[in-house]
Amino acid sequence: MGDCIFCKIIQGEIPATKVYEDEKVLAFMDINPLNDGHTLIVPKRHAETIFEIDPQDLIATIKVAQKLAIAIKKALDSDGMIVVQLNNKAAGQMVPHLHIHLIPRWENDGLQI
Ligand code: DGP
Repeated sequence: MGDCIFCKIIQGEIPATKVYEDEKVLAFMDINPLNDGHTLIVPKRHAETIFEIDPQDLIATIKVAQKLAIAIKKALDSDGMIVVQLNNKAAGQMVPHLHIHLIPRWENDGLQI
């Protein structure tokens, strides 16, 4: 947890473009966006994966993901939205602090995932 990059963003120790914050949850722009508007939502209390997160923290995080998915889709006029969350290295998780990706999609945007 001491070296967790998302904990450092939550603590304000390293910069991020924050788009939403409340008592339990923070959302910020992905540093390496797959598409315009690529946003990450994280619980403030550290948990690596869905396997150990406190259920209330998970609920708070997914509720924010829904709010932001609606807001981003409207703001960017996207045609759709990928909502994805990876657990453990074997599943492609690079940052071991639970996060939900919101990745807006447009018809024919050419994005290969
Ligand atoms: P995942 O494979 O689901 O663990 O994706 C981690 C995402 O986190 C990846 O899309 C890039 C993003 N990311 C990694 N380091 C930073 C950072 O320091 N700042 C921000 N804003 N995003 C980061």
